[in-house]
Order: sequence, then structure tokens, then C-alpha cells
Amino acid sequence: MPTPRVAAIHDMSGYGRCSLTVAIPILSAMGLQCCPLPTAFLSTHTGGFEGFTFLDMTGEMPRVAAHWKSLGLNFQAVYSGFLGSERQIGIVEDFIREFRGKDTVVFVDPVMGDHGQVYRTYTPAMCDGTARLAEQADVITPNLTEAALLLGVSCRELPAGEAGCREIVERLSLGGRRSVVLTGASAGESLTGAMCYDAKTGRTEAVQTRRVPREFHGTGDVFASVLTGALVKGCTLPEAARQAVEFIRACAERTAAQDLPMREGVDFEPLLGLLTGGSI
Ligand code: PXL
Repeated sequence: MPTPRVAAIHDMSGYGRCSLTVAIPILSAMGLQCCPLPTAFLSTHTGGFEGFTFLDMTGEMPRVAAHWKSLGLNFQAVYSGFLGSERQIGIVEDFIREFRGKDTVVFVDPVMGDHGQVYRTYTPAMCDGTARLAEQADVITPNLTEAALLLGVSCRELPAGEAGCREIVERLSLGGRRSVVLTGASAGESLTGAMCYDAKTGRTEAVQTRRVPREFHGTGDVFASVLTGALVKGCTLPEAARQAVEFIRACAERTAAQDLPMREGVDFEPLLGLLTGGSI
């Protein structure tokens, strides 16, 4: 089987482990060719660092897309995340329209915020645009903060508990047309994981593991990258969510044991072997 190709549309933050610095190694370790289309280059991510640089790549993106088109490239998946400007939303929509083939899976991670807070560079117009972009997706991976933004309610107004998470993913499924994997969804004390609505089967399922009682930056990006890789490789949605949930748990346990500051992200690199599934 030819190596599947994924167009990964995210920022590149030089330090702090998120976006392309996790998507590229994870997708590569899983045996996929990751083709990065950077939305911005930052010295660090925006969560917990002061004075970060931010180079907006908006103008470059359509030029990259046009060159890829002229080469006749096609992608088994388009996977978007953190965007650098409002104009990029239309550019990613155009990219999806241009490159969506009959077997292409479109993943939109509707990156906008976490822990009840919108990220510093995300304006209200960008949040509205992200919701519009997410309507083009086959699969979305919001956290609870992003689910509230997509539903147009405050975090406090979200329905609570496992039954609440089921209701959230079903409400976000656009009448069953799109799969939704809600991250940070707990179905009980000492548990965490994902709640999945699978548009292929119409089923909603909780995928849970034991909770590591700490917060880490960038876990959403690690989660969405493993999920994307596993789905492109042919896993079902609950199988892919299981792989992502257990990989995050292993990373969180390793990172907590070292007591790294939250802004360092999860120490995933030594665990990439868990995703390769092969030997020479
Ligand atoms: O993990 C989401 C993310 C991605 N990219 C940048 C960020 C964040 C969250 O803070 O700052 C640059």
C-alpha cells in the first residue's frame, strides 16, 4: 500500500511541543507522510510564554496550495488546527474544496481555547470562522471549551457528566453528518478520555482511561494527531480514540513523573515507539 499522505495545516511553534512539532513526528511514526502547510511561525506557543514572536504565513499559504495543485498532489487526509489570521479560514476552506477527493478525510481540530479561556490570538471573528470551517469536516476534535464556543454557550451552560458529554457530541454532529470526538470528557471519578459520536455508525461511545491529575499544554494536538493517523490507517473511530487516549495517558504519566512545567507540553518523544507498531 502506498504511504498515505496528510496535509497538516497548523502553526509551527519552535518551542513548547504543539501543532506541527507534534503532528509531524506522530504522523511519521505512524507510517504516514506529513506535508506541513504552516499557518504561522512562532518562537513558542502562546500558552504560558511571554514575548513570543509571531510570523503570519497567510500570504504564503495560497501559493503553497497552488504549487501542490500544479504537481497533481492528492491527500488521504487534510488535517487543520491552530490558524494565524481570520483570512486563513477562507484559505483552508478553499484548500479543502480543491484537494478533497472521494476518499479524503477532512479533520478540523477547532482550536480556539482551553480551560474556559479563548487563546490570546483568537478574535471573536476567528472563532466564528472556525465554526464555519468545522462545518466542512468529516471529523472534529473539540475540547469542552471549544464545544461551548461551537454551541454558542458558556462553559457553565454545558450539560454535565457523562450524559452531558453524550448530548454535546450529538448536538455537534450536524444531524449525524459529522463525527465528533470530544476530548477531556470524563465519564466518572478518576477517569478521563473522549466521548465519540461516529457518523459512520450513528453510535456514541465513551473511551476512558485512568486520569493523571495534572494539566499539560498541547495534549489536544497530540490527541488529534494520533486520532488522524489511526483513522487514516483504517481504524474505526472508537479504535482510533482508544489509541489516542492511551497514548496521552502514557505521555501524561511520564511527564508528571518528571514534574515538568505545564508550558513544556508532554514529553512524548521517547514514547513514539508505541505508535510505530513494527520492527525492522
Ligand atoms: O495547542 C494549541 C495551540 C497551538 N498553537 C499555538 C498555541 C496553542 C495553544 O495555546 O498557542 C501557537
